[in-house]
Amino acid sequence: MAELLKVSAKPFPFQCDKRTTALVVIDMQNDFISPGGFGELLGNDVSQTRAIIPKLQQVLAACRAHGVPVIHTREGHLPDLSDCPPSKLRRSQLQGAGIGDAGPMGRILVRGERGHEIVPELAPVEGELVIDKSGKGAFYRTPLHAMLQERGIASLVLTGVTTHVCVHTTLREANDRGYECLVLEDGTAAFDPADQAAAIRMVHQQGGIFGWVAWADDWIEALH
Ligand code: TIU
Repeated sequence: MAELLKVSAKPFPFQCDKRTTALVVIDMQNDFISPGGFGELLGNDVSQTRAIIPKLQQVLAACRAHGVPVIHTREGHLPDLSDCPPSKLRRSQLQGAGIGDAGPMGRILVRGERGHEIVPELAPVEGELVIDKSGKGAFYRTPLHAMLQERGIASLVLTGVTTHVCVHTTLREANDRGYECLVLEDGTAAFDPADQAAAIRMVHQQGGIFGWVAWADDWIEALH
């Protein structure tokens, strides 16, 4: 029996079956959230990305309480950087935040380092999937699609950072693979509010070209 949820959203209410919906929490790791991480070394202010932690704690608690599967992602590279495209490496070096270089949080954007860890407030609990990705999208060179298919997941609630970079890339990858996507406006953040506003608008314009946008509280309310 389907358990239909209806969420107040833009451009019109989002509907999904609770049993075939998963929450995706994208890259809430020190590298994008904490001072001394990759994001700050690139010249960004991390106060905007940090600010969504409390709302995401509420979203996580609600999803866990209502049996909605949670998937966390992290962006980072193998210690030998063999999965880092030379173009990405070069650009990071030009910005003075070379991937693999020593930084305040360990080697920049490398798996196993402090910068790569999910912030403790949003740490995964037992049974939750953690997808390590080398790209911006969570589907590129990861088992995510196969894992979702195996579990019969058809709809994704997308949260995390940054909205215009890794959330959007994942959203677009998910669209092309046939998933219905809901982006939580206050469950996502960019370093610059102008990028946040543009990225959110791009989701729901043209009648929901990539999907829907809702406030976290409206998603939580629909779960109850
Ligand atoms: N720089 C930036 O805005 N984001 C990234 O590099 N990765 C993610 O968005 N996770």
